[in-house]
Amino acid sequence: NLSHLSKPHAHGDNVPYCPKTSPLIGGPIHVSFPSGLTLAEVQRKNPLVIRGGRYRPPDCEARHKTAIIIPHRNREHHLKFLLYYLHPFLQRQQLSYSIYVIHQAGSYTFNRAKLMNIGFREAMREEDWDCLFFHDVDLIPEDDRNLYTCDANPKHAAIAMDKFGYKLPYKMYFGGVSALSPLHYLKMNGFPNNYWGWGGEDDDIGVRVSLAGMYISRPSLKVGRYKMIKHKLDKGNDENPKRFNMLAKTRQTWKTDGMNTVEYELISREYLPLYTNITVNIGTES
Ligand code: UDH
Ligand code: NGS
Repeated sequence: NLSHLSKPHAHGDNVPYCPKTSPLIGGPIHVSFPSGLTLAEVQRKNPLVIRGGRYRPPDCEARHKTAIIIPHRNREHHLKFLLYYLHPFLQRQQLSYSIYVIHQAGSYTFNRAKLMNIGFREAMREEDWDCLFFHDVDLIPEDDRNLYTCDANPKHAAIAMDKFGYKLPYKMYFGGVSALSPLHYLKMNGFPNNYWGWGGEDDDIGVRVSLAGMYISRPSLKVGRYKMIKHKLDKGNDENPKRFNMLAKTRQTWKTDGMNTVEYELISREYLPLYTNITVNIGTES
């Protein structure tokens, strides 16, 4: 029986559960962007992270298993800073976790929401995660009490971003960082696959939450704080001119476009020291 091999450094039977509140959690985090930082340095600072960017607390059995899903292309510089902050942050929360980077191959228009659907499928294939965090690469959490666990309803975590003056930009905003359980995700048929380019897909996801009969849960403004790494609109991610028309039809489309229709070609799955890199060909707009 080789089943034990699929569980990285599994605990023995007698390990107690971690405390309900981690004693390692602090408060606000001071976020800066050190200029000479390298991935080797991030690796050195996180000796307990194993291949694929996985971790489990060494002395207790985690109460929560969270997968982090990061849609990505051409933002290696941001990814380095995110990993630098996220690994220690998740470890202080005593989570069992893994970080997945879903990399869109080629130079065709970017599709953030479709990459999230792919991340969901590829992460759940590996492990029975009880929570998935859908995480932009350029947002750094600024408070330890922002727990990377799921609530009874889909959670919008990035409610206080520096670029919006640490407030919600509008009531229905669901962008940046959100957290859903597999049940939440499947209940709303995941995310839309047809938003190519910038804008609107996060609003569509927010609408799906309520169409599926759920509510948006949020942390307090004091803890849901994020610093955004400044950047310009990327090449290959121009504003999507169709987004307003598409958003007007979410009620008609959510059941037939989503997790049940996502199609892609897996190009590679690499278990790198700090994350699992999943490269995919997601096709083009039809
Ligand atoms: N992303 C990439 N590569 C890209 C585009 C997007 O990795 O080329 C990912 C990345 O995780 C990013 C997320 O998709 O954090 C969201 O994309 P974004 O950062 O471009 O979106 P945001 O709204 O910033 O945060 C947009 C910059 C200004 C847009 C102004 C339009 N009016
Ligand atoms: C809304 C967009 C969202 C976007 C949000 C914040 O207008 O996708 O602005 O944008 N919705 C539509 O375009 C329909 S930001 O200030 O981060 O550039 O997330």
